[in-house]
Amino acid sequence: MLNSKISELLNRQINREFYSSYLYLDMSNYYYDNSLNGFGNWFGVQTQEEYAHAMLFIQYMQNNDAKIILDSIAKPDITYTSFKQPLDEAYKHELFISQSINEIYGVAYELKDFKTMQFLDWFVKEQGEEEKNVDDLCKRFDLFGTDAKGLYLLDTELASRTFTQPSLGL
Ligand code: OFO
Repeated sequence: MLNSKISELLNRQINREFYSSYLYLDMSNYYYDNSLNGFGNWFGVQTQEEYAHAMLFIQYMQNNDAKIILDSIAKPDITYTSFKQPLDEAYKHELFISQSINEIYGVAYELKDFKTMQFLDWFVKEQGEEEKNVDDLCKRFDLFGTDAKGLYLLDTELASRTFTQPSLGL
């Protein structure tokens, strides 16, 4: 059984992970629409990862007999005006999600809910990696993506990214 405040925050996080998946799907579609299929693929993998994260939160709640409440998922509502913009928005979004995970961690810490802290450890690490990945991509876009040949090569590289199902041994 989980503390009700923790349950509430975990439910909120489920919604945020599904929204992340939806947001990145919108970004993926934007790139496919513009024939940047490598960027489309990169965000497509991101979409799958976020969906998997939501399912991990669901599994943790199921394992701890907590009530799962699925809320509506907001519509991604950004109109992109440059190829760089989704990358900047993705970076901002990852910072927001890191803060969201840290908030749950902070409450779990106050409540001495060591089990939830241990579960969240993986996400804290994952967020660090995701922030760095998107930040690197932003920087590499600034270096190479503003010239047609560089953009083509970057797009070709991003086409090789594949999805790996995360396993936390829950
Ligand atoms: Fe769910 O991993 Fe970042 O946002």
